Formats: sequence, structure tokens, C-alpha cells
Amino acid sequence: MTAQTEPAFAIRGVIEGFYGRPWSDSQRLELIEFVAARGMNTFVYAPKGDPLVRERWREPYLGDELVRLKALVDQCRTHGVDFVYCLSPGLSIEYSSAADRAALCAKYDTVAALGVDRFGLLLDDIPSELQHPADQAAFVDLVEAHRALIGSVFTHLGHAAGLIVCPTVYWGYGDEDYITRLGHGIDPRIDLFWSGRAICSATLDLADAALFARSALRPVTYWDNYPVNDVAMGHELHIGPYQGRDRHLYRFATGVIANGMELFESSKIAFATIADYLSAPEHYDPEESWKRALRDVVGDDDYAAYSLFADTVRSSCLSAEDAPALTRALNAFAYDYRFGDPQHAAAVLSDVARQMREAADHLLDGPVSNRALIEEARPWVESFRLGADALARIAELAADARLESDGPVELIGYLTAFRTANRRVFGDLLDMTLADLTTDQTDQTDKTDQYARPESLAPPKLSTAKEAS
Ligand code: LTM
Repeated sequence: MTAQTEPAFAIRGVIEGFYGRPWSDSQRLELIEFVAARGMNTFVYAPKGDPLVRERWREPYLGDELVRLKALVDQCRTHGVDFVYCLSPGLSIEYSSAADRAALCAKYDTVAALGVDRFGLLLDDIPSELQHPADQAAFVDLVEAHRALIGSVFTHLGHAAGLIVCPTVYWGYGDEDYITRLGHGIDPRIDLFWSGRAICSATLDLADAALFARSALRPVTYWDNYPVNDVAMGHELHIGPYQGRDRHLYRFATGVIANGMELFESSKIAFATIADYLSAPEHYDPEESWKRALRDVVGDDDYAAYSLFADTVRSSCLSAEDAPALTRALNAFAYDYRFGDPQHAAAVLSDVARQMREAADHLLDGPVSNRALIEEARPWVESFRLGADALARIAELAADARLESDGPVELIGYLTAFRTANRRVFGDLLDMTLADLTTDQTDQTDKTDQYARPESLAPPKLSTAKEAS
């Protein structure tokens, strides 16, 4: 097979499209340089928390606001990145109102005057039924209103400008009534965002992309909700590699735009792997790309410590694996402890815990090259350190042959503290392990306790006076 020389996807980029505190301007400037250096070519400006984009979309940009937007536009131009400016008017717009349509177009015009020629009209997360009585009278349903609005914006911007629309139905099978009718009713040059089978999709499949293309009459442009961790995902830290995307997706997709986390530095890890996938999807290796991305963002000196931590923070909609290395270590411990040499099992686990504790200490307290990255992740690294301590205690109890007898009392504090911190580290692994070890042994021995030694292997019980008699 010959190596690819051209990126397979035309559109490769990042969207600031999350709920929460928007990135700062200096972060955006840095991001544009970061993604450009990795072969991406698009930055989509759509922060849900920027009032002038969503809540107060009718209000024009003035003074300083225009200056800061212009700086982003210039940075994009310098780095060969398309700047896509989005508006999200759907919470309040009256689709049938000429005044509202004019206000929307005027707002795009103020940004076009800065040299922008790519725009987004985002209609996600809005009521799925027409709200204004005038709209209910003017349109059969939301699709008809959206077709009209999109058509007038596209005409106003001029066909030389690019327009991408996020539909209200933006995830699913790809042949839903809304998306099919919308696709049939708007100019084929308009791109449509789609997030896959779910809001946060575990996989992006070729067959789904083909179905979307057939239904909506254009290739899909993925709005991929990874690494975003907003709203109910706030306790997760998405720093695992990009994966689960078909290597031939470009056949039915213009590209992928990845939605970031408010945690800017941490987002870079996923973005670097996404850039690798988008540049050469057929040759993409998630684990190799991830190692490079970690080294790149974390720095050589802290790579080993951070990698140990990152391997325990893999869970996300993309990953069924929680903490692969620790899962293997705990499985080996449970087996060795039950059927082999408990002292050896305890010593090996103790070593694992020590390494984790040292890594956590280094990241939290030592000098690190990317301090901003660690500060963002501090609550997760603290849970990682707590987990290391819990594992060390398990190992000590096992070495003293007190795991079953004293584990429930000695370990319950770790479980409570871990649950209270509510940061998703170790996925379900540590919680389940501690829950298992702190459950009343008399109830659970025969059912679930994988650490209980079978009678034949358990240390001999001392006979009580009563038994002896
Ligand atoms: O995904 C889309 C199209 N819209 C919103 C995003 O703004 C948000 O960041 C993600 C993740 O919560 N979900 C959405 O519905």
C-alpha cells in the first residue's frame, strides 16, 4: 500500500462549541497555531457561553469585541486556517419575521467586514416545535421554517461564501424525516453538521455516513463531540486517544470538526490525535498517536508520570476501557492472591501503588513543564493519588493476611472519599474493587468476592475452644 500524501478529509478542525466558560482569546490564538501545525485547517467559533453568539445574537459587535474577533481572523489567515463564524439564533428568532432575518444577516455582515467568508448557522439545542404564533401560522413545521431561514441566509451571504448549518436533529441514523426534508430543501452547496448515532458517538461508521449522504443529499460534516465534557460529563476528563472512526469515512464525509473541552490544555491531547486521524485515516494508529500527543503536550520530563495517570482516565463515550494497565494488575493480584502466593501478590500490587503515588506527587507538587495542564486536571490527579493510596493499603492488608478480616473497616474511608470527590478516574475499576472488599464478607464470599481465598488455600483457622471440645 502506498502512503497517502494528501489528507483524505477536506475539512479538518476544531469547534469551540461547548457549554461553559468560553476559551480566552489568547487560548484561541494558541489553538489556531497548534491545530495548523498538525495539519488541521478549520477553526469554528461557536461558544455557547458567548452571549453575542446565542442569547443576544441580535446585538452587533462593537469596539473591543470587533478588535478581538479581527485578531482571531488574522491569526487564522496567518496559519492557513479557515475561520468559521457561527450564530445560534434559534432560542428566540421568529423565523417568519423579516426584521429578525435582517438582523441575522446584518450580524453576519459585521463579521464578513473583517474578511470572514465562512459562516455557521447553528440550530441545535432549541425547541423542536415552532414557538411564535406568527411562525405557526406561516410554516407547516420547524423544517419548513428552517429551509426558509437557511435559504435566505445563503442568498444574502452570496454563493461565494461558505455556509454550514447545524440542524436541530443533528444525531441519529441519518435518514430521519427532519434531516431528509431539510437536505432536500436547501442548496446542495450548504454543508450540514451531524454528530453520528448519538450526541456523543462511540463510533462513526461508513454505512451511517453513506445513509446520511443519500438522505440529506450531501456528504456529512461531522461535529464530533469529543473531547467535549460539558453538562453531565463534567466529572469526566477526556484525554484518551481518538478512536472508533471508520478509516474510510472520508468517502462520504467532508470532514470532522471536534468539539473541545472548556479544559483547554487537556483538549490539546485529543486534538493532536484527531489531527493525526484526519491527515491519514487509513494509517491512523490510536495508541501510537496518543503516545506522541502526550509527549507533545505534557513534555518529555513529565511524560512517564502523566502517562501513568492518563492510562487510568480513559473512560469516555469513545472508550469501553477504563484503566487497562491497572485492570491487568488487579486481575493478576486477585488470581495470585487467591490461588498462588499472597505475599508475592501483595508485593507486586504495592509496587504498582508506589509508582502511581510517585507519579501523582510529581504531577501535583513537583516542577512540571505544562503547569496549566496539571492545574486543569488537579481534581482528577488528586483522585488518582487517593486511588494509589487505597491500592497501597490493599497491598499492606494482603501482606498481613488481613484483607478479608480488616479490609471492610480499613478501606471504607477510601471508597467514601473517592465517591465524594466524584472525578471519573479508574472508570468503574477502583470503585468496584473497593466496594467488593468492603462488602460484608459473610454475605458475599460465594457470590462476588474475587479476592476471597478458597477454603483449601486459606490460612488454617485457629480452632476455638468450643470447636476443640
Ligand atoms: O452537539 C451539538 C450539536 N450541540 C451541543 C454542544 O454544544 C455540546 O457541547 C454537546 C455536548 O454536550 N452537545 C450538544 O448537544
